[in-house]
Amino acid sequence: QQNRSQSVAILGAPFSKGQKRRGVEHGPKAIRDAGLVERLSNLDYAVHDFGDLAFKHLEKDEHFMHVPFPRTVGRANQLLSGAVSGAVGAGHTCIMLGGDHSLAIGSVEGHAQQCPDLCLIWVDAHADINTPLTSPSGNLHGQSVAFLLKDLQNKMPEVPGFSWMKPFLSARDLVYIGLRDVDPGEHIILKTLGIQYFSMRDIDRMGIQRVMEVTLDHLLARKQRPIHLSFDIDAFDPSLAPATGTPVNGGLTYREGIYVTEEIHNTGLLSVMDVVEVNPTLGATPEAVEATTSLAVDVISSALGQTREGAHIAFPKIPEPK
Ligand code: 4U7
Ligand code: MN
Ligand code: MN
Ligand code: MN
Repeated sequence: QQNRSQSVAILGAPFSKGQKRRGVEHGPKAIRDAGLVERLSNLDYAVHDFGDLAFKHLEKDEHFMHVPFPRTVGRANQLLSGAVSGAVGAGHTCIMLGGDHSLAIGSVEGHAQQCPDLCLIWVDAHADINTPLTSPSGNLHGQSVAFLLKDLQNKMPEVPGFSWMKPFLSARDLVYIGLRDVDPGEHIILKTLGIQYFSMRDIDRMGIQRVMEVTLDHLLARKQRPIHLSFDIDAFDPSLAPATGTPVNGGLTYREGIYVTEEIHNTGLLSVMDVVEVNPTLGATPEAVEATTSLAVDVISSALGQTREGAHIAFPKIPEPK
């Protein structure tokens, strides 16, 4: 398969106000320190590291209902949206390093400005589709998808900080993989909108190979279009990705996670990937943190074409002794 683009943009988004635990803002640095740029360069990409966005802390930002930091989160996403739009517009495949998962609002929105026909694959233990009226926690990282969906427009209150955007995504352009902690309000939304999702139970039943076949068929059979992959590291089992804010037992194995990204790479349609919720302050030991960050690097590399069977980029033919 051809790469859609031979240049990769890395965008750091050190932001944590979409939830209440600090530390996830150190995700971008931790993932870079785990060797991301070198790994991507070895895959033969021109890597453009755009550095980290500078998010403003807003002094006056009262709760909206029980939702904390609405304007701060809205503003951060507006800034991120512009950056993602710019990177995609410049022809890069874009890797957005979070930060918490509320950042997907701006990332997908910015991507959609350049690619209005994009589809979204959301790999996560959680559905992140609460509205402020269903959210048990109030946290915006559990509500990102609700801001994106046209189908939920009349169920969403006007949240301060988000007047810069309108929902644009159709429920049929979204597939979830890895769900195992879905709130009651989220479940009724998934069922009512008929959203395609594969819970961990579905993966147990069908196998990851069939899950990816149905996922890609659902999104791409009618037409080929750009893929936005939003990858929450907590989709992986906590034994593999312990350094994250809301771990849930019974997650993806290493091989299942890598298979997902390999299949997405093989479409040749990956356009933007978010890697979020890596919180290097939450590992019990330095080893636990290192496991999580190097897993993040593995999953990004695999989405960009690293294969387990090897590749012969540096060897057009077997070298002979002179
Ligand atoms: B993440 C939760 F209630 N559903 O809304 C919520 F269980 O980006 C968790 O997937 C959300 O890590 C997790 O707060 C958000 C909760
Ligand atoms: Mn999650
Ligand atoms: Mn998430
Ligand atoms: Mn989480």
